[in-house]
Amino acid sequence: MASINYNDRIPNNVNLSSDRKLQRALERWQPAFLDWWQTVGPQVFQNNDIFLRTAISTEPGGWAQFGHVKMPDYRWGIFLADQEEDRKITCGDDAGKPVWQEVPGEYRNMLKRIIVIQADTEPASVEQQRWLADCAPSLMDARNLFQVNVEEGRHLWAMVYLLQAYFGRDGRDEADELLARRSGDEDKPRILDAFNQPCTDWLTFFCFAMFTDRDGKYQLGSLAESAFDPMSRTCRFMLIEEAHHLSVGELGLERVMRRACQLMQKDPNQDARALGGIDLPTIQKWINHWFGYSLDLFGAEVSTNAADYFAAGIKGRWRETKDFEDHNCLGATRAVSTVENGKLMEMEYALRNCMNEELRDAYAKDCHRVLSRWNRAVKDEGINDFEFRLPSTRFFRRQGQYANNNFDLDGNLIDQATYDANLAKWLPTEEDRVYVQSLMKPVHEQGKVANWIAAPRRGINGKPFDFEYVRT
Ligand code: BYC
Ligand code: FE
Ligand code: FE
Repeated sequence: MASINYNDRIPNNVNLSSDRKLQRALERWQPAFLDWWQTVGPQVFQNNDIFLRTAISTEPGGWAQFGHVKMPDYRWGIFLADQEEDRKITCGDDAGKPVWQEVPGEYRNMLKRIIVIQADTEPASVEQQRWLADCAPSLMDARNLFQVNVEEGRHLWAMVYLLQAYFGRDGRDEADELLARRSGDEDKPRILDAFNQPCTDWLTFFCFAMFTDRDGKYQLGSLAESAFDPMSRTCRFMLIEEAHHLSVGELGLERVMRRACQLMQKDPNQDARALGGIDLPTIQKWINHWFGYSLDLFGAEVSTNAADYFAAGIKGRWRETKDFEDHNCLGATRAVSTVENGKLMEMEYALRNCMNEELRDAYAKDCHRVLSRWNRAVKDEGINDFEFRLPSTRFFRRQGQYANNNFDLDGNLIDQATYDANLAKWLPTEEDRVYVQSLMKPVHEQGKVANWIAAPRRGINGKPFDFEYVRT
């Protein structure tokens, strides 16, 4: 079951050849996908050999194989984690009952909406990043970017499989729409905000992989708890791939930080910019921006949608099965800071309505863990008077109940004038962006790295940094 059939035109472990109608539908979608990839996928090194991993089994150990491949020849396929015997619904009104192998009529629209939103983010991110390799700080970084891109492409396949296999004609139409929307397009934008933002510099890319892909980790984790078993199995496998995306972001940012520290110590005024680096306060501003944008992706703090998903068993909390005892939550409440009559106060809400907030909390905690690692790296480089910090989850929000007010980095309610007066200190200014963009010059020579970022400490799959990750 776990091994993947690579003889089919679409590699899969779902026995696709036994369902002719589905196979034909997916084979019709495949050329459209490839056409999309060529048009708005990676535009640099498009037909070069890249050292990439490809999924060859869904076993946790040894699931991937590394080798040089041209991206358009990547074997995108449909891989679900193995079916668990007797799996039970993990949360909501029907917790403990058997999971669904088909879509129940009453939940069809809900499920379709979630799958479409999840699916939409995958191609969106590839579109956002399509020119980045043009200014890659090293060939290994370009390779990491492409690895993320091909896997986001595969995540699109994962969701399109669900749409085409379980949602009939509607599902096929949605699959076509997924290739028609475009990140940042005025008429046909991608669904969620963060996926319409430009990504033209690597500081943004690393922040995106660190913070926005991490929303992916938490959303997929909550969908892995789903009563709709095929979705749960799909998400469980996607999570294995996701770990690499997060490490690209985390380690990428750490390298920019280390380099800044090194340059500070070489400059008489401790000014990393004077020596062509990205100074620590500028990195902090990018973090503030992308943490905020990514927090928005969890939806409103108090949400009837979220309550409905949880009640239906469609979305659970992070590690719902493992970390919680009460999987029903009816009657339970939790406090959420809310602005009432111009004051910020704690208000109690039904816990089921706060499931977005529960997931956001788990996410923020994970981000804090990484922050501590970065701060250790900064100290390790000999800088003792700077610490990175994460802003309050109320800062710089454009979705949810904090979107209509202004908050400072600590989450205090402030007036517009105070906010405006501090903006340039808290978030990237036009000048910061111009500066960071000015550093984005390609380093496409094997074993070389741009001046503004430290070389990675480790290569990929045991290879050294100066390995031929991209054959130029
Ligand atoms: N931007 O009741 P609410 C990934 C809309 S990332 C724009 O709070 P709910 C990846 C919302 O749609 C993971 N609109 O909604 C990462 C709703 O609109 P309608 C992606 C937003 O449903 C990197 C209205 O506001 N997966 O995989 O409780 C690279 C009211 O909102 C936004 C998922 O998100 C926003 N940020 O929560 C590649 C999982 N936020 O319908 C890949 C599936 C909210 O009233 N999605 N709105 O017009 C969901 O579970 C939920 O739909 C959401 C929103 C968490 C997104
Ligand atoms: Fe993804
Ligand atoms: Fe990802």
